[in-house]
Amino acid sequence: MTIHRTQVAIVGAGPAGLLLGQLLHRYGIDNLIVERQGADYVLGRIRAGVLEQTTVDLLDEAGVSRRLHAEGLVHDGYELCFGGARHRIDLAALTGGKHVTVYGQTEVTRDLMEARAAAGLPTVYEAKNVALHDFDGTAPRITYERDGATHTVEADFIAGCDGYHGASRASVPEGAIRTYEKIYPFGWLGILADTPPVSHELIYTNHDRGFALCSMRSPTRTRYYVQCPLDDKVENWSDAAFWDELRRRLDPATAESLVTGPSIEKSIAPLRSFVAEPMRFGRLFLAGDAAHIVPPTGAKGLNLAASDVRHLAYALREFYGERSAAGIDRYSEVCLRRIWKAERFSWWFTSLMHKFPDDSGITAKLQRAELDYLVGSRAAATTMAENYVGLPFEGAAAAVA
Ligand code: FAS
Ligand code: PHB
Repeated sequence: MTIHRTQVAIVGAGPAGLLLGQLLHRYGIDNLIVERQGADYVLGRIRAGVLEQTTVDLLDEAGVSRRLHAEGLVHDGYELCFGGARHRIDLAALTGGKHVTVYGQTEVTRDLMEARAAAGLPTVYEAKNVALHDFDGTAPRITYERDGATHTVEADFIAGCDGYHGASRASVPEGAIRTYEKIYPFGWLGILADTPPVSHELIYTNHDRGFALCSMRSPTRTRYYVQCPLDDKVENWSDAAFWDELRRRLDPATAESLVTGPSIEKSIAPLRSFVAEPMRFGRLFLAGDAAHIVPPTGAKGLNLAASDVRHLAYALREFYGERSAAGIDRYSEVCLRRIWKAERFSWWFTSLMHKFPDDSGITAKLQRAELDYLVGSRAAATTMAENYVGLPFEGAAAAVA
């Protein structure tokens, strides 16, 4: 049995936990991360690909953005493909010059892991049976098992950054938390391949066979998705079957120019909207997917995790630096206002672009009317663009920044 003592114990070494740990370290606040999986497993998960500017700014502040600026792809727009034609949404023109950066979550995680190792910060990987204790008091603890022994982490605060299936939210007494959830009747089948992108920008497709997305990780590595049934299995999809289905959902010229190749990774992700309220329970703070999930259509998941972390890191810096609890007392309220706006945008974009089952056909007609309106109205396109690039921060975090 070993006992570690730290100021902030972080559960989960995904992007939220690692980014929080890096920011706290830069603020001189001790922290320790406990992660259920091994580092290679965490790096092996292929997930998000688009970073909002506020996320890039935070990675700059964390001192981990050198490779991001060297290898990330700045995108000033994307295209909507429907009715056999592509229509560009000019993000920069519609938002006064804002853009997004395409840089895989895997690379963000790798950059954060390397920075943490270089700083010699403690991360316990392959920690089993992680449990949270006494976070309703002033001496919260985490216990975990490793190497045949039970270990304890004593801290002032616990940050629950352990994702949707983690132990942190599950540790909150049922009566103290309320959850909201919407499960979509389809999933995303994603493929990663070392092929050149079919276009230099992302293409979101609404097609009567279902949604498709043409994304990328670099000029030589692509990420594509097609909507698939909720009960579909990745074993049902050969690479050839995936490429054929993707071609069917693209306009003819784009389908013709698609370069295919063997998959490096292929997986199916379910889509859900989920929010847990509140996000603070005494000395326990939930951040990232531990508190909320968005359907990936709007590319908000990773970016919301970063904005939670920003609020929490600034609040803890204020607590330790100025002995003020103002930031931590407002954490949940400030985060949730931004989270619900991102939930709405992600739900709206998902509802607009996907094929919904059991329908008289009216949904497709309403979707087409909205798409025609979107590409024909600067006001409508502006609304879409300002949500896609990321809404501005509010409150203490913005005031401090
Ligand atoms: P994460 O889930 O990334 O990290 C949580 C960490 O906690 C994991 O390493 C996990 O192993 C660990 N953990 C879990 N339980 C634990 C326990 N009991 N004890 C200790 N550690 C524990 N977002 C996009 O923007 N675009 C996308 O295309 C996209 N695709 C996605 C596909 C999938 C399959 C999933 C699940 C999510 C996807 N997301 C996407 C959202 C994703 O990027 C998340 O928003 C992002 O990973 C959030 O980061 P974290 O909050 O750190 O949670
Ligand atoms: C991705 O590249 O994984 C990606 C990009 C944009 C999205 C969702 C996923 O909206």
